[in-house]
Amino acid sequence: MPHAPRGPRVVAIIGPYGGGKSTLCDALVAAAGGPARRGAAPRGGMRIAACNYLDEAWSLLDCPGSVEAMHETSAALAVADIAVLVCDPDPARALTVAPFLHAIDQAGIPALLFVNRIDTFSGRVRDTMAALQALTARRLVLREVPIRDGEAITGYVDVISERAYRYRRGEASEQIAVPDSMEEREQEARAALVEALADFDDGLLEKLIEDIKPTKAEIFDRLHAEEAGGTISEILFGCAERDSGVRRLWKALRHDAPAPVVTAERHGIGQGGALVQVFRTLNAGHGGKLSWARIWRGPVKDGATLDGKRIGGMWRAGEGDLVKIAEAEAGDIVALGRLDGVQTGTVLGGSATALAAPHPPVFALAISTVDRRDDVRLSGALEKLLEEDAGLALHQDAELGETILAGQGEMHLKAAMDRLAAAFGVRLKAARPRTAYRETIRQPVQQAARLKRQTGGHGQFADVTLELAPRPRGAGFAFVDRIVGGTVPRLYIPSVGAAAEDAARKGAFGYQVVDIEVTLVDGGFHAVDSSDMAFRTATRMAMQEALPKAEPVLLEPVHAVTISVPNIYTPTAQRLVGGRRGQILGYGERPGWMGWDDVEALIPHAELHDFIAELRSQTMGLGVFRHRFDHLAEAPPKLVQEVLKAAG
Ligand SMILES: Nc1nc2c(ncn2[C@@H]2O[C@H](COP(=O)(O)OP(=O)(O)OP(=O)(O)O)[C@@H](O)[C@H]2O)c(=O)[nH]1
Ligand SMILES: [Mg+2]
Repeated sequence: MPHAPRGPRVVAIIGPYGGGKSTLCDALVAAAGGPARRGAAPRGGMRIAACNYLDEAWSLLDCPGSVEAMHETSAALAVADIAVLVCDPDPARALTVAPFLHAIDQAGIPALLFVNRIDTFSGRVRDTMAALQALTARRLVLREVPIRDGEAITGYVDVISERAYRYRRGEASEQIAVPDSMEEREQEARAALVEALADFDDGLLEKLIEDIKPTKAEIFDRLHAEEAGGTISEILFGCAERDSGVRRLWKALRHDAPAPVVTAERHGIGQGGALVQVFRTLNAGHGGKLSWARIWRGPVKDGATLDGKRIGGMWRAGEGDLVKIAEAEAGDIVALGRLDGVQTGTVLGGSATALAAPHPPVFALAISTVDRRDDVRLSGALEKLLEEDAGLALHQDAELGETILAGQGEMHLKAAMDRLAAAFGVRLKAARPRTAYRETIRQPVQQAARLKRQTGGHGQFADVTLELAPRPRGAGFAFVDRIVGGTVPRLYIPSVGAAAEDAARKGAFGYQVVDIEVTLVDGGFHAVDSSDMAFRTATRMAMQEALPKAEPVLLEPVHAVTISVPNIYTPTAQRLVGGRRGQILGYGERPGWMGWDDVEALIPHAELHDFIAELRSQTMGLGVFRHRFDHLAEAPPKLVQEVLKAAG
């Protein structure tokens, strides 16, 4: 079938950690006549490769597979025309694909599933498909059936064209006659494919009922239409390392990847002037910044100004290094220079679908510079780092005086700190963030305090009697004035209230005192020596004496936590909650995720620091959680001991 010129197309290569995405990307580039870069794939961020296959331009976005870098996959899906989801053939590992199936479903992007490592597999591809199907609403269909020689898969029969091929290493597969033994299996797979299509097409369904065999062209067209709409994805298989199935994948991509203008339409982008979307940002240490963008509408020229931002240099991914270009067209993936203040996800020249928000951070560290002299450069360097990596978050904890860097996991933060050192020369040390404990009192007390100072001429005098009483949890601080007969002049009473509240910032354990009522019941004054200052001081004295006598209690913040796991791990998640002084509130289906549960629980903040590591280690790396402050609860005696000991 001849192809009309469609413009440069973009493939997001996504899938779980170590599945062979980079190997497949290299194999695709090599099959297109580019340089073979086997084994040299850098670990970490997204890699952008470009090549021409049969005179058409392609960009390949090779995404990292780590669960801690999921936001990079989302960014790639937001700008790609089609996704290739690289899966492991072992049905027992299908679950690891779940987050990626969810991501393509959310993005509504056409996708092909490439079952890689077929060389290591002796099971049935049908079973792999069934395991994957349980995780997505998208209908999965087998496009090929494997030809086996003993255990090894040596080729395939294409279910639509009904042609058979034998793999040849480093070359296109060779067409062979369909082996007799394969016919029945191939017919079965073809029938299953047609049945799946008939679910979306009444005409096809009628034919099926009347036992009329649809033509190849009909099947092709239906499949193409459903794939373009993201309702059906076909499953191909191969071995990226031995080049098997790679040209077959190219053929499917050529056929199925929509033209950039079609993808732009899917994102609601109509006609108009230049429009680009930044999906990846990289800062070189010496101020050079590259914003990788998809051009939704072109042409775009170097030096042009879009939404007030001037493009200072334009490059395309080349063989090895970047290639400087002066102009790019719609569909291209380019690196744009010097777009100061432009964040990852920014759309210049119009509007487009926003990048999916990353999962809220699940791991945090309190950071500080190793060398205090780096402090001045820290905030600028952090700003650049956050610009590059949407999965990071930064905040200043004024109360505890800590700078908190949060992200998607321990490895993610370690990589971020390494990058800060390597690219910006700022070395950091990190510690576990402190917990913002609070305290309250259990016992009402009455306390009088008198300030009387005679220093030379003008003295100081104030006398107060305060009553401290506990309030219900969450009620906060309250000040009550019960002065009768002017024993404390009106004028000074607000100062007593303010000083009492101020003194409550540091209680018997050294933390802020909450949920108390302070009542001014009595006092005394001196016509000359009393002052605002004097009443403040007397109030502070009374508070400091009263608080330790009022049976102080340490309160710890408890967070409402939603833990999301594949439902076979729901009991595991519940057990982990129990192990962290938590309380299960309930569980139910995770909205929008087939086969996943949300477990709702209350867990003390102090127990959440390394929770993600344990959760992942027990759930094939898949479990995640989100949390927010819920309430304060009395800390158990053992924790009180620890906190007091740590405070010295
Ligand atoms: N047996 C076999 N090994 C493969 C195949 N494809 C890739 N590998 C190997 O699997 C390992 C991981 O491959 P990568 O291509 O780096 O995997 P990846 O998906 O890019 O990994 P991340 O980017 O870290 O998520 C490498 O040692 C590859 O050589 C395959 O088809 N069969
Ligand atoms: Mg890789």
